Amino acid sequence: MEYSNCWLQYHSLSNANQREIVVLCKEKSAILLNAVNELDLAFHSLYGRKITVVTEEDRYQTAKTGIYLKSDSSVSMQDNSKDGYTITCAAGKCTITATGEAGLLYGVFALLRNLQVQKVADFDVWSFQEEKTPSNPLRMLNHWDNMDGSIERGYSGKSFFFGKDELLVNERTVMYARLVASVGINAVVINNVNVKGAATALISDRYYNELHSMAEILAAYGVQLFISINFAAPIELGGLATADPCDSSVRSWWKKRAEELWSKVPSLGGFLVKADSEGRPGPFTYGRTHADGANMLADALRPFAGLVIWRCFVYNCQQDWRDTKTDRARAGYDNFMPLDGTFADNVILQIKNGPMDFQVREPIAPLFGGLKNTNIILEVQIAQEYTGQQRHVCYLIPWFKEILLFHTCCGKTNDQVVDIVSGRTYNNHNCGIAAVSNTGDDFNWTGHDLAGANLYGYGRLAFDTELSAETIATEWISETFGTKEKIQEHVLKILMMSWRTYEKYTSPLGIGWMVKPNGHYGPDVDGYEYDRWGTYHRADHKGIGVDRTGSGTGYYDQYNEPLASMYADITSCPEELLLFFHHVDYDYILTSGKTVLQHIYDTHFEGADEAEMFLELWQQLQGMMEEDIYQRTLERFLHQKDHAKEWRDVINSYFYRKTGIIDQYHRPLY
Ligand code: GCW
Repeated sequence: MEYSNCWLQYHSLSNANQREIVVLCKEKSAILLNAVNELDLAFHSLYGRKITVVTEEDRYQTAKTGIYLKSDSSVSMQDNSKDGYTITCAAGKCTITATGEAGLLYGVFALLRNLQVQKVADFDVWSFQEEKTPSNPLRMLNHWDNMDGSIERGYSGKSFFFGKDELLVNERTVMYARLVASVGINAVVINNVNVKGAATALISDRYYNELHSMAEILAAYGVQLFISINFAAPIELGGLATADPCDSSVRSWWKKRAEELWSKVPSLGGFLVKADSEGRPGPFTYGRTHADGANMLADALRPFAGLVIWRCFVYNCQQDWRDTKTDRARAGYDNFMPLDGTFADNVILQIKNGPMDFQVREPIAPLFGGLKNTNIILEVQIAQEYTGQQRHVCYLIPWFKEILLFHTCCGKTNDQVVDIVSGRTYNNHNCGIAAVSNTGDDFNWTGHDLAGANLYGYGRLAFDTELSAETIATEWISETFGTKEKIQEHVLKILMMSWRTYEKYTSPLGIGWMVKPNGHYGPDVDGYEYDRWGTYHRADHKGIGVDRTGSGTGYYDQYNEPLASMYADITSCPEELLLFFHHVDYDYILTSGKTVLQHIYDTHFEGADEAEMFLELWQQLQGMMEEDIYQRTLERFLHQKDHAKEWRDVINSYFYRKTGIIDQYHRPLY
C-alpha cells in the first residue's frame, strides 16, 4: 500500500461477538453503496464482524443486530439539512436517518467515529443518540496542485491529482474521497488558483473524460468538484483578442465553454478565481471592476447552478518599502467594500481570515462584518506555509476557533464570523469555509503525521463549528493511534500547545513576516523589510511595529465600532496584536510588567524550550505505535527542536544588536 488510511484505520476494539450485522438499505445509489462499504470495512476491522446487506424490512426486523440506513425526505430541517442526520442506537439496533444520501453517509461516519471515541467493545448493547446538521453549507478544500505534479506551498510530496499534465484518477482518489467525506467536506478545488499552462486547458475537451471520472468518484462520496480558472482563458485558450468581461465575444465564449463543460461533467460545482492578484490576469486590465468579472462568469454558470468563487486576495505587490502610507492590510477592504451588493447571487467572495496572508496571528479581515449584501466564504490555510510547513507541529484548530468566534460588531445579533459564513447573519446559503489543503502523495498524506490533525480537524470544524479544538484532537488521536492512554495524553498536550509555541519562537505580538523570502521557511528578520511585497515590521534601534492608527495607515478604521477605537487605542488594543497596529518603543511596558523587548526575549526562549519538550514527550511513546510512524515523526521533532533554537537565536540576536539592551536573565544572545 502506498498510502496510509490516516484516521480511517479502524483499530480493533474487540472480537468477542461474531454475530452478523444486518444492514437495511433500500436504495442502491453510488453514495449509499459507499456508505455500506464503509460499514463493511469498519465492522470487520473494529470487531471482526460481517455485515449482510438487505433491502426488505422483515429481514432487518427479525435480525438481532442491525443498522438501518433510512432516507426520510419528510424530515424538514433548515437549509443545510440535506447533509444532516440522526442516529439512534439501542439494544443492537441502530437507525441512521437523513433526508439526503450524503447525510446518510455522514451518519455512517459519525457512527463509526463514536464507536471508536467511546471505545465501544460490544456494539449490541450500546445506546447512543446524535443529531447533527452541518454548520456550513460549503465545506471546501482548495488544493494548490499544478498539472506538472508540483504543489504550490505543498510540503507533503507531489500531487496525487496531477502529473505530467494529466489527471491521475486511481485508488488514491477513492481513498482521498473517503478521507474528506468522513469529516464532512463537500467540495474540492483540485488545481492551483495560479492557473497557467496546461491548467488553463482543464476546461477544454483535452480533459473532459478524466475530469468526468474524477468528478464521479468524488460525487459518490458527496463531494463536488470545482476548478480554478484562468481569467485570460478566452485569449489563451479561445484565441480571442481580449478577456474583457464586458465584451460580447468574451461573454459568449464563457457561455459556450460552460455549456460544453457541464454537458460532459454535469456534477461540476463551479469555478474558483484568483484575478488581478500577484501577476494573474483580471478585469482591472480592461478598466472593469471585480463585480464585472465575477458576474460575467456567474451568468455563464447560472444555467447549471454553478458557483463562482472569487478571491479577495487582491493587493499591490509592487509597493515601495519607503512608502509608509500604502498598507497591504487595507487592500482587500478598499478593493471590495465599494462593490458590496453588486455581485450576482451565484457569486461568493472568498476572504482570507486575516488582511495579510496566513501569518501565525493576524487580526480578522475587516471584510467580515463589512460586507452586508454579498455572499462570502472564509479562507483559512492548513498547508502551514507560515506556520512550520509540516516540519514543525502546529495544530491550527485553536486558531480557527478564535477566528470563527470573533465578533465583527456588524450590528446584527449574530455577528460572529461563524454566523456570517454559516449564513445565519444574513440568511443566505451560498457561503461556508474553505481551507488551502495540506495534502500530497507522501505515504502519510501530510508530511508530518501530526499534521493529519489539521486536515481532519478542519473538516470536522467546518461541519460542526460548535466542537472544541480539544474534542476534535481527541477524536483524531483515538481514530489514528487507537486508544492507548499515554499516546492520548502526550499527543493531545503537544497538539494543544503547538500553535502558541510556534507563535512564541517566531512572531512576537502580531508582527509576522520575519521569514526567509520566497520559501517562507526559517527566520530572516529583514527578509521582507526592504522588498516590494508590503510586509514590513519597521524595526529600528528605538522601536518596532506598524502604525495602523490614524497617525499611520488608517487601517484600523475599516473595522466597525467599537472595534476601530479598541485597536486604535494602544491601551485597549489586544496585546497579541500590539505590533500589528502600533509602532512602540522597545521599553514600552506590557500588562505583564515586561518591556516589549524583554517579552520578545522571554517568549523566544520559552518557545524553543517547549519545542524541546515536544520531542521528549514524543520519545516517551516509543514502542507504543507502529515504529515507522514513530520514527518519521521523531525526525520532525528533532528538526523542530533545532530549528526553534535557530529562530530564537536569530530573532533575539537581531534585537539585541539593534538595541544593545541585554536580557534581564543573562541568557546567551549573540
Ligand atoms: O501567500 C501567498 C502564497 C502564494 C499563493 C498566494 C495566494 C497561490 O505565498 O503561493 O498563491 O498566497 O493565496 O494566492
